[in-house]
Amino acid sequence: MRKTLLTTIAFTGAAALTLSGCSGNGNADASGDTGTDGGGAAETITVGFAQTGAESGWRSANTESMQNAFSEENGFELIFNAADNDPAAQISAVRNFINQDVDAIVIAPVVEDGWDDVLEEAAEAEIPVILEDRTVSASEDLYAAWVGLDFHEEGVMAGEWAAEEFGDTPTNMVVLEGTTGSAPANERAAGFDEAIEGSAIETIDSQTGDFTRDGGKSVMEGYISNYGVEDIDLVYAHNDDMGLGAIEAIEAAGATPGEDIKIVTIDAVKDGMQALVDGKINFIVECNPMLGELAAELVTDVLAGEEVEKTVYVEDQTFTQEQAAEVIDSRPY
Ligand code: GZL
Repeated sequence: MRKTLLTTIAFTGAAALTLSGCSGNGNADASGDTGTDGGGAAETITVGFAQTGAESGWRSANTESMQNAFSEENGFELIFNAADNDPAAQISAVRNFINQDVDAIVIAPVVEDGWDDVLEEAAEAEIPVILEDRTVSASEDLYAAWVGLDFHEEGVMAGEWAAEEFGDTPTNMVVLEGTTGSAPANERAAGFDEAIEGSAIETIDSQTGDFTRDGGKSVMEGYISNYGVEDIDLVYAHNDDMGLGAIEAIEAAGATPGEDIKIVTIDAVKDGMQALVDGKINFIVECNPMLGELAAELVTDVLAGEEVEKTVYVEDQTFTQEQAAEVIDSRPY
């Protein structure tokens, strides 16, 4: 699979996008007319965007990035649906976009599986699909492109920190998994486990907190009740929000997060970075949510009939407590 690694994406306002004229579902009609208004100005591109929901700070930043990029002034009409983390509702939203004959569909798929049928229906309707953020297990022939982050590498970077931090010291770890069946949960687990292989870190429990703060808190409360704070050395949370929930549970149990129990998370959203600066989280791997401009460029290029990379990765970075203190005031999310 061809892929492009973008090392940086500007945190500027929405880039001026060159828009192609589109009518109906974005394809030129037999006469070659692409639906411009005769004056050469491009017509609005109608995009259906199926978002996972509003489960985390990361998701809010991602939604804002997408809405800013697919704005009216950039030549788009955005039909937005948030599926409340419900895979069936999200597939139904995509079916509705097909019935509305939008020009293009963008999806941040809640889970990897179950997408083949509706993506086939979009292909039959000649409506291009762009994936942003998470991936699907369906054939890559069923979507035009995907833009997002390397979740497996994020897991590796988190695991490498843990292996370095704990060395050969016998360490009891509990894991707060992301949404069951989602690409980030699957890949971040696999990458982390690869990185800690051969270390003395033992996973004593691993359950999903569904990427939410409440979910992370309630699962961590269960771990504390089952194992006691004394027998938990490390929390690996697949995102900051679950790590922040774990902090609440650890403090309620009278222990000190970041000291009695160390915490490593992924995302680097504002609240997570603040907890890192405050010493309650020990290490964060960034997962950049600002994917809107890249997704909008992919939509316009695909509708213009241009060849696009099938896979566009945005590079991540990592933060220690000291590094977070240096950058927290200048970060856009
Ligand atoms: C990762 C994204 C995940 C974030 C969570 O790209 O899909 O979903 O890590 C979010 O915070 O809920």
